[in-house]
Amino acid sequence: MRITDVEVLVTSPGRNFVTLRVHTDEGLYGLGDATLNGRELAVAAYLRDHVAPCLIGRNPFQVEDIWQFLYRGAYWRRGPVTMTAIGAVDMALWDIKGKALNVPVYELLGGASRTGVLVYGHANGHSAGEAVEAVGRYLDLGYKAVRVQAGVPGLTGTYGVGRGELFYEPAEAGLPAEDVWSTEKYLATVPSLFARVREEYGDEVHLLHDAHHRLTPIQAGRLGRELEPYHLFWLEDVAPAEQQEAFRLIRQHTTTPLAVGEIFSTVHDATLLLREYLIDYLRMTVVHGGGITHLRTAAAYAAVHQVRTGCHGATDLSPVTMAAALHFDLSIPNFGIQEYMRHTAETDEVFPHAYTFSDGYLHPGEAPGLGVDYRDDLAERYPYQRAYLPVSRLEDGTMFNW
Ligand code: EZ4
Ligand code: CO
Repeated sequence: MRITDVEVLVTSPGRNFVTLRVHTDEGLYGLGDATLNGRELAVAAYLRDHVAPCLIGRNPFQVEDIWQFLYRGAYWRRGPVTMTAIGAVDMALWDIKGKALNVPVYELLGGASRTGVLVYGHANGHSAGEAVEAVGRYLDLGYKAVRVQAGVPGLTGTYGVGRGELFYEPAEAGLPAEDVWSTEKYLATVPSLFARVREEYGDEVHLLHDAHHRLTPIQAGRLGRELEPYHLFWLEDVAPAEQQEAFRLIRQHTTTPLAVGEIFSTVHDATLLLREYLIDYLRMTVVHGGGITHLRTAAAYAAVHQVRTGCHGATDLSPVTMAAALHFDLSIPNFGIQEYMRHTAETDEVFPHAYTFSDGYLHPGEAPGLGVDYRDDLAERYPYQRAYLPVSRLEDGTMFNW
C-alpha cells in the first residue's frame, strides 16, 4: 500500500479544527487531528507545505519509521507545532492500519486492558453555589468524576469557568481577550468550594481542579495542603511546569495528587517530573504529544515511575483525537482518567464517531481504525474564524508569574 494524497482540512463548527486526511492507492484513508488552539494555521501550513510532500509514495503501514523520519528528519525537534503535525500523521496511519486489517486501533495496541475509559466532566459556575449545583447535574448523568471550577468574587472573567452547561469553549473569536487575575483572591475561594461540594455529595465522587499554571511553587504547596481534607483525585497545572524542578518544592508541602502536562510536546518535557516521582498523572495528549506512537513512549516512562495517564480532552481536541485517546486509554496498563468535554452538536455532526458514553465511562467502539469520519459537505459550511485563548494580567497590569 502507498500514500497517494494528503489533505489538510480546516473547519469551524463552533470552534476551529484542523484535520489531516491521508489517502492510499487501495482507496482507504486515515484521519488525524492537527488542531493547536489559537495557532491552528501554523500547523496547517507545516503539514501542507513541509510534511505532505514527504509522505507521498510511502508505505502507510510503516507507522514507527514514518514517525522517526518526521521527528529526526526535520532536524528541528520538539515544540508544539512540530509535534502536533507529527501527531496528526501518526493518528492517520494508525487509522489506516486498523481499517486495512479490519480491527479497532485498540486491538493493534495490545488489546483492551479494561472494559471502559473513566472520564471526568467539567462542572463550572460563576459562583461557588452555581458550581456546586453543576456537580449534581453531572452526577445525574452518571459521571463518576467531576472537575470543579468557580468564578472568583471581584474578578470579571475567571479562566476555566465556562459559560454554558456541558459545553465550555475557552477560545473566543477575534483578538485575545485580556482578563484580570488575582492569585490571592483565587486562593481564598478554592478550599471552601471543595468543602461545599464534599458536604453536598459525599466522599465517593472523584473531584478534580485545574489551576492553569498560575501559582508560584509555594502558593501551589499552600493550595495543595489546604485541599487535603477534601481528597481530590488531582490538582492540575498548579505551577508553570517548564520549571520541572519547582515541583520538588510543591511536593514537599502537600499529599494532594498532582497532574501536569497538557502543554507538553514530548516525554523530554516530563523526564525530571517522572524520574523524581514529583507528579501522579501525566496529561500529555495524542494530538499535541506526537501521536499514539510517542504517547506510548511517554506512558511507558510514566508507568515505571508509578504515574498514570490523564489525557487532555478539552473541546479544542477534535473527535479524532478523542477517539485516538480512547483506543490508547483502553489499552495501556497505567491509564488513570480521561478528560471529556463534550463538543457542540455541529462538531459531532462534522465528525461522526463510534465512541459512546455510558454511566461515567467512554468506549471507543468496535469500528475498524479510529472509528471517526469527516463530513466534507457539512464542514464546508463553517469557514475558519480567527480565535484565541484569553490572556490574564494581574491587578497591577503585569503578567508575572505565569
Ligand atoms: O486550557 O484546552 O484541562 N483543560 C484545560 C483546557 C485548556 C485548553 C487549551 O487549549 O486546561 O481548558
Ligand atoms: Co488543564
